[in-house]
Amino acid sequence: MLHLVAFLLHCLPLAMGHYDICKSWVTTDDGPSWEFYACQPKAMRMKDYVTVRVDPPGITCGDPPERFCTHENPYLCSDECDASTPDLAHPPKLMFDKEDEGLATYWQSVTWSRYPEPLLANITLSWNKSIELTDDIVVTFEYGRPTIMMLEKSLDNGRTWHPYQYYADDCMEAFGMPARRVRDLSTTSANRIICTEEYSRWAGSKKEKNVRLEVRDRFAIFAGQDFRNMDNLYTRLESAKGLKDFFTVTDLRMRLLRPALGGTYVQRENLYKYFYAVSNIEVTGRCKCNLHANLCSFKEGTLQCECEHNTTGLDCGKCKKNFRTRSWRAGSYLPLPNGSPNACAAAGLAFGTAPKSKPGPTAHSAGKKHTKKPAASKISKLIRLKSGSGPVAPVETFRDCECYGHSNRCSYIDFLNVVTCVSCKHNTRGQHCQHCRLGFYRNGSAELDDENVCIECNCNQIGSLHDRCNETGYCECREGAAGPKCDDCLPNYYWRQGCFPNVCDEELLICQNGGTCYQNQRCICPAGYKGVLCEQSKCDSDTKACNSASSTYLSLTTFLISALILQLRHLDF
Ligand SMILES: *[C@@H]1O[C@H](CO)[C@@H](O)[C@H](O)[C@H]1NC(C)=O
Ligand SMILES: *[C@@H]1O[C@H](CO)[C@@H](O)[C@H](O)[C@H]1NC(C)=O
Ligand SMILES: *[C@@H]1O[C@H](CO)[C@@H](O)[C@H](O)[C@H]1NC(C)=O
Ligand SMILES: *[C@@H]1O[C@H](CO)[C@@H](O)[C@H](O)[C@H]1NC(C)=O
Ligand SMILES: *[C@@H]1O[C@H](CO)[C@@H](O)[C@H](O)[C@H]1NC(C)=O
Ligand SMILES: [Ca+2]
Repeated sequence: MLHLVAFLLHCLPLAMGHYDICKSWVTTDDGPSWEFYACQPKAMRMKDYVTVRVDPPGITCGDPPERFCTHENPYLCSDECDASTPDLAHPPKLMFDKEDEGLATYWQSVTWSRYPEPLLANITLSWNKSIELTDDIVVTFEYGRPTIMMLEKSLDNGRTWHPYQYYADDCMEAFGMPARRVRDLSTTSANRIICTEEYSRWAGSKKEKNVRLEVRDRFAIFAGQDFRNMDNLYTRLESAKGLKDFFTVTDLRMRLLRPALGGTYVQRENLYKYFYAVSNIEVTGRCKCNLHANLCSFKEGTLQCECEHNTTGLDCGKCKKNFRTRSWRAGSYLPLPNGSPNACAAAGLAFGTAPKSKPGPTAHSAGKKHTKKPAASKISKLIRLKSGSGPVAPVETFRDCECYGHSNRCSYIDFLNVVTCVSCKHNTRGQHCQHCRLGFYRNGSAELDDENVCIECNCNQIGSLHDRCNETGYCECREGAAGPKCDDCLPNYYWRQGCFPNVCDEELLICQNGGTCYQNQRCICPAGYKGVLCEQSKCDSDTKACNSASSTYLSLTTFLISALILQLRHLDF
């Protein structure tokens, strides 16, 4: 087994010779100097660096001890799972251990004693690092493969999850999807999410144990079955949208949805033979270092790229301090065979000329209107011209395209003789993406090239005049509103879809004649009194009402009417 794995690792398509050095010391006619290349780490057995989590709690068998049997031997239920006895325990770590030849060690779930309630289990693998798959994911099941499961992946350390592949003995029934095979995908559908029936049908539990995510078959769509045309694969990985990301993950999750059934229906009288048992999860891949490193090391429990090309970060995803003259770019597999390093450059080195008009130190929110507007409209015209003319020409990349990493594209505006960034991301704007978009403000603790540099103002829609804010995130409030986001009221105002001046309170606007102040909105007057502060006796103005025996009825009516008027007043807003 180990030999096989070593052998596989050796002839993995993407592990071959290519892109394995980042720089070399070369001597030319002008003397010796460094030459730089796109580079990537070797493929590794990623199960050695993973952390695993099995859900729900209590799904692992053995606590309390439990008997089980197999589909082959359904009436001999003498096997036992006991978490407190090492020889009989089946903890999650046995999915990642090194096995002696012939002796499978495996994680095992509880049996399906709660049938017909589904037997569900999640196995979540996390690396805390983006990795690029270079070979099939192979999950080995002892005692039969699940009849329904799915594989999910995350690209952001488990914050969001996306389906990766669906598996069922009947895809239509389980997921409402037609069954597909990766071998039948084409160059345009190489990153399609499919449901496959190849790994879920009953074939005897000792015969077919593996469930795969077919990475090699997807590579073969471009490189050919014998992987002879690797150039084509590298070219496609660089140019086809979403293709590289398809093979990139930070986490994987197997959702086991229905166990092996032994090729028939569930037999209620013997539920001891239904469970999941996984002996191995092989994940082969390399650290994603954006083609800026050929080494990846395991430090403090986390994989980290050893970044070259003056880049830094877990994935070499940004330029080192003092090397931010140009915006960061990933290295590229192209042009073949050595690719482009796209190294970060220090100020004053390499790309001499700074743009003529330097970004001013002025506030982002004020004072720009007159000078910037004409330029901005010219820019958009230019872009429209470019994108309108036939096949969309990529906006050229200029050598002094300085966008603090918020864009990789610049445009040259002829008559202004200015190079300006195009499509600034991360809510930035400006010639160098150095300002925040309206409705955002500068994050004081983030550097200009940080993705989090602009924070949304988040002004309360009702309390504020508009959705812009000043440099410290303060919004401009309507009358009576207060607080950084204008979601509070000033003293002597009350909130009711906006701030309104108090009608009554405990200090100055006190309800008279025993009236009580209701939520600062109105006085509730005792019978016989009226007015905003119950200051008027009804007898003063309306003797009839005063003398009437049913004055309480009337005062109730007036109260309802005044409440109605109060409501109507608010509807004006
Ligand atoms: C498995 O994970 C999914 C999300 O990916 C979640 O919706 C589901 O409840 C989990 N199932 C169990 C048994 O924890
Ligand atoms: C993930 O990696 C980051 C960066 O190295 C580290 O700070 C963090 O502690 C790691 N988290 C876990 C859960 O290992
Ligand atoms: C990185 O910076 C150093 C100077 O600190 C320089 O010698 C080296 O050539 C740079 N590397 C690249 C790839 O630009
Ligand atoms: C400000 O930037 C820092 C550094 O990147 C980041 O940790 C923090 O979350 C940002 N603050 C907000 C409110 O986004
Ligand atoms: C932003 O507005 C708040 C409230 O008006 C004020 O206290 C703060 O000084 C302002 N900050 C700046 C940088 O103008
Ligand atoms: Ca094992």
